[in-house]
Amino acid sequence: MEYYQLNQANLIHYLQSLPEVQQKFSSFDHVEVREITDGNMNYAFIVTNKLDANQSVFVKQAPPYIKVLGEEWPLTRQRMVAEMNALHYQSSVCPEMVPKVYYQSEVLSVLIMQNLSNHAILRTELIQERCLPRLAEDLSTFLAETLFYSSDFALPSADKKAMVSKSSNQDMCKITEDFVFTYPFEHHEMNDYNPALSQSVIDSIQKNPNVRAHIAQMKYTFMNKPEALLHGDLHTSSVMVNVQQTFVIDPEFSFAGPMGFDIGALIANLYLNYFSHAHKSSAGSVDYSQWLLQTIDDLWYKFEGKFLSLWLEHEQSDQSAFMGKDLTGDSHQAFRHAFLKQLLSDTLGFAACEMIRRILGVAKVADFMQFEDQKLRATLETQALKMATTMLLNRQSYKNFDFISMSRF
Ligand code: SR1
Ligand code: MG
Repeated sequence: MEYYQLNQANLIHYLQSLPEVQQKFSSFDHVEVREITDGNMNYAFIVTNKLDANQSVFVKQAPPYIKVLGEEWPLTRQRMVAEMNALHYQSSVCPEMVPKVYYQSEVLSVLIMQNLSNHAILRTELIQERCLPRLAEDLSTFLAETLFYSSDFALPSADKKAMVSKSSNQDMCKITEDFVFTYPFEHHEMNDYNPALSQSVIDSIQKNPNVRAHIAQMKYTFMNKPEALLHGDLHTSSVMVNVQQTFVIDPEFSFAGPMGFDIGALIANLYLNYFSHAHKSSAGSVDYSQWLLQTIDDLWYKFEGKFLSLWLEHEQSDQSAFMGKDLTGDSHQAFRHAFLKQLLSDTLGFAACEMIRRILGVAKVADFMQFEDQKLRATLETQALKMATTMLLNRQSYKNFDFISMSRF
């Protein structure tokens, strides 16, 4: 079979031919297809039996090009293989937070999955100021478990190296290298600036050798630190939520990279959302902004605690794990402390890159784009850019996320 594009007209016929999908539907006579394509990369559909809403699947197809940029930006099918590999791994360590896969096809670059019909995209919920009491708890669990269990602290050396080679995802890594770490910082034709954003603010990043050097350090770290199997694009539209449950979706950028890249992406998008509320004066928005800051704080704090517990448990079960025997009793602790300090620094550096690229680069976020008033948007963008730059330049000196609550940007 050759690749062809699925659409409203041919999708039901395709699904009917798959035994794994036939099992999900008592009949296809009243099946409805809804295209929900959004985002930059893929086509997406929800298929539901109108007579029984529980009979429903989510279908995702990755075209052989970057959907948002068009066919002149070709991509191989490797990204769907990377996504399948990542979903398989993530559901092995954190099954309650990863949607179930019913069927996959490499030829058509298709995944047919659990339809999370009772969940909404996290970014949309945050824009609507919905409080999500489980968010920090669940996302810190996902990060700690997926990052720890694919690291050298959990895997035998040969297995870790096999994981790194198996998870190569070079097309998608190149997109990140270009669209996250390069174009937004060099006044590239792909960039998309708010016309109301002052040139001096843009220049304070693009024409600042110190900032450029720090961004280049983060890009180098991204390309040369295969610490764990990452989600690879963990922004707030890659998370689906309701008040009881959190799911992480869409790991098509997955590869073996620096742990701080996943944590930083999430935190950056929470901060961007924070700036979209913090200027409002209503009591509800003030409370919501505070909740967001507290959530970011909790996310790091809980992640650190859970990652350390997994590490300690592992060391107790295997006294010579990673470092070898601890002859003084303090060496493991000294290394754990140094490792987490560096991880916080990487997290802050990557969060800064993500915040800046969402403002100067082509891939925008609805948190800011919802504002039709370009001047207001520019004010918020300027605040976020200042905070990101401060965070980037001082990332080695922070011990936690308190600095943002203390500062005014
Ligand atoms: C050209 S668009 C690129 C971005 O879209 C994806 O969602 C990733 O975030 C990527 O950086
Ligand atoms: Mg995506």
